[in-house]
Amino acid sequence: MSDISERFRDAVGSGATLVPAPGAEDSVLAFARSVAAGLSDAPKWLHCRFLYDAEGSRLFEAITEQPEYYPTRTEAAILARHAGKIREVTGPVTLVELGSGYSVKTEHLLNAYSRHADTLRYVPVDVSDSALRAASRSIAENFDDVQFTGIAGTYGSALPVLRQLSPQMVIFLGSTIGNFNEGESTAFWRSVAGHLPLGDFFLLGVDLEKDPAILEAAYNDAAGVTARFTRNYFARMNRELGSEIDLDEIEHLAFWSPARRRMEIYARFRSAQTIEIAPLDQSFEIAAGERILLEISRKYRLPQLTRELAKFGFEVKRSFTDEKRWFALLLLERIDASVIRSAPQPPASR
Ligand code: AVJ
Repeated sequence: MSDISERFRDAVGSGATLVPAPGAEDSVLAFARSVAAGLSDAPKWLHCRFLYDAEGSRLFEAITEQPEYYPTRTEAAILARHAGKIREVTGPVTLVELGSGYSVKTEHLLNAYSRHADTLRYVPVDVSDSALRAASRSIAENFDDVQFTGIAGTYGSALPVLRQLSPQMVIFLGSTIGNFNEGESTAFWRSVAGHLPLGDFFLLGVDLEKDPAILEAAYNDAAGVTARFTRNYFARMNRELGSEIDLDEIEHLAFWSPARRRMEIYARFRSAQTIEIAPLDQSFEIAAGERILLEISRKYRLPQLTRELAKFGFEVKRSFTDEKRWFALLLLERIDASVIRSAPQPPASR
């Protein structure tokens, strides 16, 4: 089997718009194994990547339109305001986006970057190929000079392609980095640093610490869309794994953990249930009142984050935030870690 780098080269050569990453992690079997691993653990958890099937990606898009969910519109406003400056710092580069979804916010960047170039290459990476296909249609409608080559797969499966895309800016928006716990975060930065050539850029969107009431409202929208997003995980298990979970018995629970400085999102079962995983011929018992961790969303402080990134060879070139300082966009450059200066960071510009 050819590896992702070869597949990608072939796809670009043939003008294809979508490349499946090999070992497609999101096969039913991969889902079944991941669920079994999480439900065998104590306390139980489920991997958040599987929240984003076609229905989950659609529901997440609906979350971003809820009045309480401020991150998306705050980040979009920062992007709209500063895309030109970002382009000035990086010059003409290929744009690679991790977890691109429907690529809505990215259009601000595509605007700024395509204004200066005859053709702009855009390489979005997402586990949902339905979202990638929708993004490809909408970008084809709005831009005639964007060369779109999507990678359907996990971030990890796509990173080996970066070496052939330099000079580039990798884009990771929406504070999706906040889904990673400390260990996953370290592994992620190590891996990106290992694959991203020196001098290339990384644009990172992060949600900042704020009043917990604002955070908790954002993950408990009044219209109940986030609760439906949580339930969809189990609906997906019913659809793909042959489970027969009673979705009406699942409560959505989201709260701020002051100790771990993160939002924690759980499903809580009102009554005891048995979860069958047909492909593995396994079943798991959930007790009444038991909760299962589906997602974490860490929130950040810029000085700590800047220090953390420096350890992996990323220097903050510019940082942008909104009036309320709720969200930040960091433009990082991959530099030789041995030359990291210990100069204090300039304050974020608004
Ligand atoms: C897409 C991971 C950034 O953590 O805010 C939103 C996901 N989950 N509401 C976030 C999410 C519930 C979102 N990320």
